[in-house]
Amino acid sequence: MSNKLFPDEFYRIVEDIKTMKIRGAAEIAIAAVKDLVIASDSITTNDVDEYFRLVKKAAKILVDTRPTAVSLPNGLRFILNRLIQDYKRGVNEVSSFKEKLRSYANEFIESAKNARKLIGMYGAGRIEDGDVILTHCNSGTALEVIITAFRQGKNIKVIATETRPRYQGRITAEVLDKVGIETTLIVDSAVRYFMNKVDKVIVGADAIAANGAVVNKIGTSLIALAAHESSVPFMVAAETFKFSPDTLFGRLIEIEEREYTEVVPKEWLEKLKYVKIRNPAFDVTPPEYIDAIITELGVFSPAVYPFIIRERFGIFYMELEPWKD
Ligand code: RI2
Repeated sequence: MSNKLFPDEFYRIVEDIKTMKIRGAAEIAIAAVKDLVIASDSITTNDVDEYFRLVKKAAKILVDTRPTAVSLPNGLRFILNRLIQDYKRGVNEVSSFKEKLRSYANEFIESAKNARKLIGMYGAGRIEDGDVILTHCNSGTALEVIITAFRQGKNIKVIATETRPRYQGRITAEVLDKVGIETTLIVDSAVRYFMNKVDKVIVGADAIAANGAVVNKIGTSLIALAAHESSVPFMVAAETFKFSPDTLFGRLIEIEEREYTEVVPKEWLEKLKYVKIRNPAFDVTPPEYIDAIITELGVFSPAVYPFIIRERFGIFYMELEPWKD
């Protein structure tokens, strides 16, 4: 008999997040939240404590898929913290918790979709007719800004980095091509060569720290340096659920390091004796190099960003690891 606690579909989504079949910080948060619903709906016990134990277990499996994009744990926190409040208020039926979990999940997904639209609108305000915009990797949120500006009738062009080792820049180029935006795909190391042709840089984020530093796809900080050198505005488009509450308590954001086989073929490395490969998926761009963080609450400098978040969400009172027993 299988010792799996949840349906195969649950584990398939977990695997798809790990292997990056489902990727992008917002997308993995939405997928994880939907997967928590699958797990919750499959639980057959009528015992509330046992139900909570299993839901937390499912959340923990999801949290462990990818360590850096804080959107994923934040999506699960959004749901679990509300359920814990309901429990404290005296809700005591598994069926009620299942229903509530479903409705909190929908609330999170809806608010994520709305946030992206608002970011598109606010960000587009920063783009002018004739701008050449450089973007890195494939950020749905950064693309929302670019595409909204284009649909407002602004004649813009994009330079997209290919984004080694997984070439997410190609996805960006494909999306822009469909929309009809003239796009030039370049190798990552050509960024500085082209910077004098760029009016603005717009990237996404996987996590934003309490000091306003942005964690995004590896290479982002080098692009920020090159932009800074040429006085090109560097902007980050990110929903507020990419803020890392852990960083308020002194914890650092873990940088995911992925398999070396994403960089070189196994057979190539096996022939070499003294060579190793490192493959960090993200890097940290310090706040000094960031001109604006575009969120659904407005456009802020990295210096005020954490205050806005705290004022809006009262994040100090949030349980950081609600999936713990
Ligand atoms: P949206 C991606 O990470 C990229 O780093 C991208 O900039 C970021 O998530 C935000 O993406 P990965 O999943 O949420 O490719 O804006 O490692 O789509």
